[in-house]
Amino acid sequence: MTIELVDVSVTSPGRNFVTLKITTSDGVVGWGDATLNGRELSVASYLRDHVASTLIGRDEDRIEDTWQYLYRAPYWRRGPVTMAAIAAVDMALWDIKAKKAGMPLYQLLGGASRDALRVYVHASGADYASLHDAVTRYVESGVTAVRVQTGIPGLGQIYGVASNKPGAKYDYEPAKRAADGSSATRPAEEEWDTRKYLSHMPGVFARLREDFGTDLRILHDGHHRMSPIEAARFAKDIEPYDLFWLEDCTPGEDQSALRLVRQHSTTPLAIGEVFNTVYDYQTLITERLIDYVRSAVTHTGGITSMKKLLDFAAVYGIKSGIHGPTDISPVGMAAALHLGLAIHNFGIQEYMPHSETTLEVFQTSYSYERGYLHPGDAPGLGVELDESAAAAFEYTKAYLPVNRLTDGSMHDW
Ligand code: CS2
Ligand code: MG
Repeated sequence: MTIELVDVSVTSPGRNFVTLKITTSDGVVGWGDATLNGRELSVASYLRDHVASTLIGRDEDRIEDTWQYLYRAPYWRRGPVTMAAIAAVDMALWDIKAKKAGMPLYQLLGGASRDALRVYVHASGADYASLHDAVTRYVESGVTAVRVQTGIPGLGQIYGVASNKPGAKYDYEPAKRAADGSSATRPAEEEWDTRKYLSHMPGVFARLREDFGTDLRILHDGHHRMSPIEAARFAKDIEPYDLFWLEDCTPGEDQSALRLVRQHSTTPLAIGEVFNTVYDYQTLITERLIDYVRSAVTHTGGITSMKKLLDFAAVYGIKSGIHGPTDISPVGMAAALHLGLAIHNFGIQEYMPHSETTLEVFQTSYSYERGYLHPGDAPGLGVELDESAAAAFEYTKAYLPVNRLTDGSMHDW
């Protein structure tokens, strides 16, 4: 049997998603997530204009060879667009292989190493009172780990703080369309002041520990904004509050910067959602500068390369913390769950529930119950795209915000 059809769906049920569909000569369909938030059309074009024709006629079972072919064929290496495109092909081929075998994908990856995947959810609030309410709601629902993000006095809308508008039912969605819901033409601009942040946040964690005790696992996302020495100071200041992890404490391109943070603190560190190959982690892993690998399967070349990355991390005692916001589609989430169920060095799984609108288009088999997810036992990834439903949601361009410091200079968002 061979690959016969390769189609790319760009749809916007609540937010934008890019999904690859591969159909074999005997009609088996595999799905892959190719969503790159804010640059969706670049990946859709990479797949449609440069990859699709090269797949036709290939043996769909030769997953490793296809991965190596797609990684080497363009000559130009790595990058978020290339690796998201390769990821989508890889996920679809694993979906097909598991469907043909009549088993859920995790069985092909070595079977279950645990009963289910512990998740962390996003609790946020513009002020402490609303953050406290959000954490209380989650704790009462059985959640054991929460990521906390909160407003900073003196600053406006900042990363990670969900709208407090009445009826705002879902977590924070950073990519913004135009105010009238049409395609945006440029990013929104947010304001940032690291000193205000460094002064405010330790007190928030202190209050959370007073209010919720020591058992609750607390995570926090620094979202790339601190300099290495600021990150070192912050990680040291929050050490008494025993975070599960401090994420993206400083921009990760300079992997050696984490040495400075490690010298000053034992606060566990997570990094990598903007990384796309194992080479982005090589120093971080071999020098044990991080404790959790944050990449999404969708952004790191797929299941084939993500499994290799996590096996490499396991040698150094580093665990998974796979990226799972709503801008990873249900197909990409399912890939994370199958992988997370099978590997030994699973850490925790990020979980932002997709909206009902999104789930009208993606039929999922994974399930959530009181702080844990399971991929389900449907053959393959267990997610199918309803193409007619998807066609009703036209792509609408949305940009992630940019950040400026109070003096107007550009900063990391
Ligand atoms: C965040 C993401 O989930 C996280 O840890 O960093 O929500 C990130 O801001 C978005 O994925 C960007 O599209
Ligand atoms: Mg993050």
